[in-house]
Amino acid sequence: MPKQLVVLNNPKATGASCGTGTGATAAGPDRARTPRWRKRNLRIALVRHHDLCLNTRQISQIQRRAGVLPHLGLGYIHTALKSAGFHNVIQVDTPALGLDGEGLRKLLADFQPDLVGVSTTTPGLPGALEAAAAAKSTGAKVILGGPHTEVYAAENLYHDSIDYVGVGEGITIMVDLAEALEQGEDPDGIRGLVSRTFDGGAAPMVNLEDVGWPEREGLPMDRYYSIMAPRPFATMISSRGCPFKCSFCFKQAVDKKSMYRSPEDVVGEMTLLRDRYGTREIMFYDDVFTLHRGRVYEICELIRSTGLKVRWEAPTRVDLVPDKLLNAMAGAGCKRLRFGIEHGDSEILQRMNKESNVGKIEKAVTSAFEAGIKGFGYFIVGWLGETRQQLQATVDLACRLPLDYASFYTATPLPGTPLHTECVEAGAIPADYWDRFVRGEFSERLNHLVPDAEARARYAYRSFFLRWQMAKPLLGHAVTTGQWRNTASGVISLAKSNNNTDRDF
Ligand code: B12
Ligand code: SF4
Repeated sequence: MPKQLVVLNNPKATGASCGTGTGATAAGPDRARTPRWRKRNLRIALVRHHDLCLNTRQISQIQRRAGVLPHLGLGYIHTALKSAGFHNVIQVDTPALGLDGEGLRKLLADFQPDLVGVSTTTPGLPGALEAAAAAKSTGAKVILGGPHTEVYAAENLYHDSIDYVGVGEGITIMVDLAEALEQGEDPDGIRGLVSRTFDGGAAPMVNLEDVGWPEREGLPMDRYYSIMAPRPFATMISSRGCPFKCSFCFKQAVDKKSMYRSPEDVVGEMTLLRDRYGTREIMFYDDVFTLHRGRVYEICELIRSTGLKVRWEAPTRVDLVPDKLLNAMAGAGCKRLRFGIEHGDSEILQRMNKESNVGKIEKAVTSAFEAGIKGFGYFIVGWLGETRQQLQATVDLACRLPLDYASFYTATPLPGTPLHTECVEAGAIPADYWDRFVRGEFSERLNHLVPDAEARARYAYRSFFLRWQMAKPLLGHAVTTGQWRNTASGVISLAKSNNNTDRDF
């Protein structure tokens, strides 16, 4: 049961600016802010501990080899805290450091934090709870944040190890919370902060350009890798938000607006990555990189005019890549586009509300290939009511497109999405599964929408990767990335994976 905190005498004043220089505002008490130049002593740890991911949409053969990617959200929070004068801050990325729960506990016990911020997705919550318990054992205050809390907020306070939940922009919430704790004030009243005695709603989105670039110093940069990229590699985000409404996607459940960084700011960070870390490839985490076409042209032009030599890749939709744009991106170092293709059956594409069709998909991926940009296809298998023929349509489409990589996720109804509502209404999943999951009852995975979804995913992977046509791209890929062992073991493990089920759909 949640602990009840004593309600302090909280003035609940409104609208005080936090004065952090991050563009942040707090709806919190009208605090006398410490001047920015004064060093603050609060010790803060920002943690990502996501190994225990239940309900992943990826089959294990692939999940294990996909790579370890830097967490940008915590990097941005770190930068904002530094700008606000908090310098005793560490980021702890346990998948990169190779730490288990006990390793994390020891690291935190050594650091003796006053405040620990733990980031989580919904499927990653088991790992986050383990991190919160490790943090609590050191006596620190613990706050949970990340995409998960945008749907489930107060419910997380069921766990004694969590003192606060941050909803929305952690950049502002963490600075406000750190300032309140530093000054011995009651944090209740901070916008976006939820405690056992206060609900501060959601902290609104800020333009990342106003925050500065994500802090990477102290991170084990040499430990990060993606199976698709040569090392050293890094990640960036140049825009946030998406106006589309794909029914499985969590973004449309929470996104209220878009945010774009200027081309100068984006290319500036790319240059820093190349110069400081020797980065050879940058992976963009945007929702849809080419949403604002004019801005992408400007980014490409700036890359070319500054002579920046770095490979990059980005996610997009098939309806947002005209030929001219593809040529501009190819000329500016874009090596791969990750397309949200999702399915090969037009009825399922419609039910996904994808606003695309097979013709548009073929045109976009082929045009990219002709422009010299490789294609990565995201597909979803095991959709509610998916027939064997519909699955085969996806596999056939994936195999005839000029893609050099593909991922086949199993359909997973994340909370807050239209897919979730549809599945509950169809009786395919229990209505209260995620509520129980958040309370810690996660001994079993959420039902797949078709019982043999994992076998379907394996079938799709095997059909796609175990083809002679893939020998050349995979070999070329291993040469460019140097990831011979990872690539070979992925293929071998797929080849060995149980094929009997392929006929059982
Ligand atoms: C990159 C990415 C990944 C990378 C993760 C790399 C990494 N280390 O972060 C990879 C490919 C590994 C990945 C995997 C998965 N992902 Co993912 N991923 C993304 C993506 C595209 C970008 C994340 C990002 O960097 N955003 C930019 C930064 C600035 O924002 P942010 O991280 O959200 O942080 C801000 C706030 O969330 C908040 N915040 C974050 N942490 C904290 C902590 C505290 C204490 C506080 C107060 C606030 C706070 O403040 C930050 C800035 O103000 C998002 C979609 C998106 N555009 O956000 C999906 C997304 C986060 N992923 C999602 C999912 C479902 C998954 C998987 C489950 C998919 C799968 N394979 O099965 C796994 C789960 C991984 C796990 N173990 O948890 C969902 C999460 C939905 C949900 N309900 O939680 C998203 C939103 C995609 C979607 N549209 O549905 N993912
Ligand atoms: S899947 Fe991509 S295009 Fe669709 S809503 Fe999500 S971010 Fe937007």
